[in-house]
Amino acid sequence: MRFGFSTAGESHGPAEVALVHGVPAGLGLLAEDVNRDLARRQQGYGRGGRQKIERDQAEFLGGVRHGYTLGSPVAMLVRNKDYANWEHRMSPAPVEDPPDPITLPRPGHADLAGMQKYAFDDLRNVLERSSARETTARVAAGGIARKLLAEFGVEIHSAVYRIGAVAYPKEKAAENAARADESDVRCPDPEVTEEMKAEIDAARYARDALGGEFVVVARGCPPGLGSYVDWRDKIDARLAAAVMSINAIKGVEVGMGFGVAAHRSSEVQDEILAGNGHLERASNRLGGIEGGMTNGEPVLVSAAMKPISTISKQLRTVDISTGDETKAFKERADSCAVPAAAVIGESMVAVVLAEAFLEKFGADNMADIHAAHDAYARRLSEAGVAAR
Ligand code: EPS
Repeated sequence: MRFGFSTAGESHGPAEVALVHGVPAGLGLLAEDVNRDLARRQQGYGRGGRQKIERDQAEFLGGVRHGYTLGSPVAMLVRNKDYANWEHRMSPAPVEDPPDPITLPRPGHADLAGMQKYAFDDLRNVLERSSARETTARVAAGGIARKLLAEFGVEIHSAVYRIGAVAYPKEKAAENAARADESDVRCPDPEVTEEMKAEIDAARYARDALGGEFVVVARGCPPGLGSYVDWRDKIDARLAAAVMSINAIKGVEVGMGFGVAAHRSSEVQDEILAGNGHLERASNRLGGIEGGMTNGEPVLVSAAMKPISTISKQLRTVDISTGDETKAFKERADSCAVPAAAVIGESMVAVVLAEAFLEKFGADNMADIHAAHDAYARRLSEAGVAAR
């Protein structure tokens, strides 16, 4: 089966679950490989009270033995500690005195369309699953993809280059993304970090929330992941879909992205130069992807996140139980989750690249994949067309 994953779990239910299929046999995998990213996802200035409750840790339930994958699906469980406070409201079994339904949909959230689509009169049935808590399971799955890619020298980082009105150059953010973990907002510049934090404080003080932009950088990808042959195989299309699927993302760009439209061709393409025993590029404006395939340059995918829709400055809505105009309900929430979204972006990029990697080099066991990868590198090198 192709590499990929499904998730299950409600935000205040017992646990988040990831089922990762298509993982080759023989990949070294420990809980800490996954837990490192789970902890990074929980960080970021502007998070609400929930992250003080949770200490996300993955438990392997299947697919791993004595530290190595078996080729069978890898099942992971991350418990929601907050469930202890929600047992009655979120009990899988029927309860005698059910809680009052929530009937005031938040503009911008899945509440209204979700209730219309699934015939609910209690919005909690929608918001529990549409909550970004689900991204815990995505990051657990991404941890396996990263571990696989790391064996072949692929490293993935991310950086935030905008929070509200405070911006930092995207190119510099991409270049210095490996240092972003040092910043509370994942911006590699200490001064801009402080400005971004002040921007978040100001929004929170105004009972509002902020969005922003982040870039994910994948270095070390071999050329030829994805394909130009069929639209479904194009790696940029697959990356865009995966990153767009992250909660609250409203735009995805590759390389210069929308910026390409304002320039002449000679200002957009990346010229090919003869390096020493390999080919080099004069620039990386197209974000490491040409014709739906990686070209060996760093893959650069960036995204814009809208401000969180759960805000205490309540917006107008209609009470679906009465039809009367009123104000949307408010719950404890984050005031900015862009730094967390960047880590989730890394995970989604890792999953797509791992899937394409295994399409190219086989997927049964690590020894065969290494052999195919080495043979490809050798062929490119002998033909004088290896990437840097
Ligand atoms: C979320 C609301 C908040 C966030 C949550 C996403 O949770 P709660 O309603 O429990 O305060 O903290 O994100 C997470 C729990 C997480 O782990 O990322 C929402 O409505 O989307």
